[in-house]
Amino acid sequence: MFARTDDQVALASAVHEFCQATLAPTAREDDETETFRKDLVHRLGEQGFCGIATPEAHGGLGLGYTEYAIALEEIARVSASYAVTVAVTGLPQIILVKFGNDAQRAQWLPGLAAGQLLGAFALSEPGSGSDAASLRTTAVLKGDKYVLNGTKYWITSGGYADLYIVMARTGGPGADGISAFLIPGDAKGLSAGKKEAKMGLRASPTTEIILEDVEVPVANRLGNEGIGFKVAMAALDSGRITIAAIAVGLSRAALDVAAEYATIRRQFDQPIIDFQGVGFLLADMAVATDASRLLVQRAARLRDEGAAHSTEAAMAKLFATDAAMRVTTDAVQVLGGYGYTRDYPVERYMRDAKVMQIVEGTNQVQRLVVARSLKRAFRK
Ligand code: COS
Repeated sequence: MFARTDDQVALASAVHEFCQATLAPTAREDDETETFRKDLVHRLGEQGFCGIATPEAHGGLGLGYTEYAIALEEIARVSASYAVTVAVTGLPQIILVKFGNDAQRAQWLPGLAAGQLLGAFALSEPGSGSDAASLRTTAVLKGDKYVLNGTKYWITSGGYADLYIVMARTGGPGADGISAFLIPGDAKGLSAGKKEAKMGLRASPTTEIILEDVEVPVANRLGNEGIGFKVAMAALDSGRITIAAIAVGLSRAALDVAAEYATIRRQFDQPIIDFQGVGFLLADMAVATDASRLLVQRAARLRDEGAAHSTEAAMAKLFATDAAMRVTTDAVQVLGGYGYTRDYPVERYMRDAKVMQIVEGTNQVQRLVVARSLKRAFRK
């Protein structure tokens, strides 16, 4: 479990080199100007990085979540914005593989896996975040079509996506009344609303998505009516592993910059890493980064083995993202005044890390998932 295979080492270095060449040159500028470059996603896709865990039969690389996590860590070391874009375009793929029928898979998976098409996941709403089962977007069956109305919030790649997986209410209140739909980005009545002005992940657009009498054929429903909440939760079990992997990438990037800086920077006639106050800080950052990666690997491996992994994914997401917030904040501290400027990337890592504690379920929700599993285990 601890040592990477030769293929995994090769994958990590291939992704790293590619991202250094393609994403690194504009990472700082794109953060400052809030620029998203869809062509960069196409280029990541050409390498297979947008469909790492999607079966080869559907156009992906057919590797496991272990490899997917390794790749996302490497992308996030260079640009968390593009790592999140890749992870989110992966969500519809996970859903289609598990819940789609042959026609739905054939229509969407090859393009998504190749990075030619961009996917998005639309669950949250203005009044429905952690309490996802309270969503209010409706899908009403009229003849052989569903008509969708509602507003979705915090949609990564909103306005750019070619496919949105939209959770909407087809039945009564609660989780059982929700169904999942495939909505093409060019569907009449679908529009991107306000683009959020964010603290971090500024090269990844986040918008509201407005659905006004959007009509889709019944064939665009995923599975039966009423399974939408389970579709979303199952996707999030996987998505939380990807967010955790991105957090590991941010921690590692921050640690690398801080450790190098502390080794070169001299004060009082010695490298500042030789002061215990700095050296021990860096040591704790290294431990937190490695512990995060181990939790990610465990969750990914369970998923690859087809075992239950909801709790382990929640643990990995919780620990790795809290760790990334701490590690990136401490990296700014190690660099002192320099760390607070945009001349160094650590302030960007810190801003990017913050949202990892929020997306794909806040870390309070992850604790809820873990606490519920403890309750299940010890219930008499
Ligand atoms: N996989 C499959 N099914 C799941 C599941 C999972 N991981 N988690 C729950 N379910 C099922 C339950 O088994 C239950 O089905 P049954 O009634 O048939 O048993 C149903 O879904 C409802 O589950 P539950 O009662 O646990 O739902 P809650 O309303 O209590 O919500 C939380 C549970 C809080 C965990 C959920 O709403 C959640 O994850 N919220 C955060 C949402 C989120 O991550 N948003 C981010 C969007 S992307 S940025």
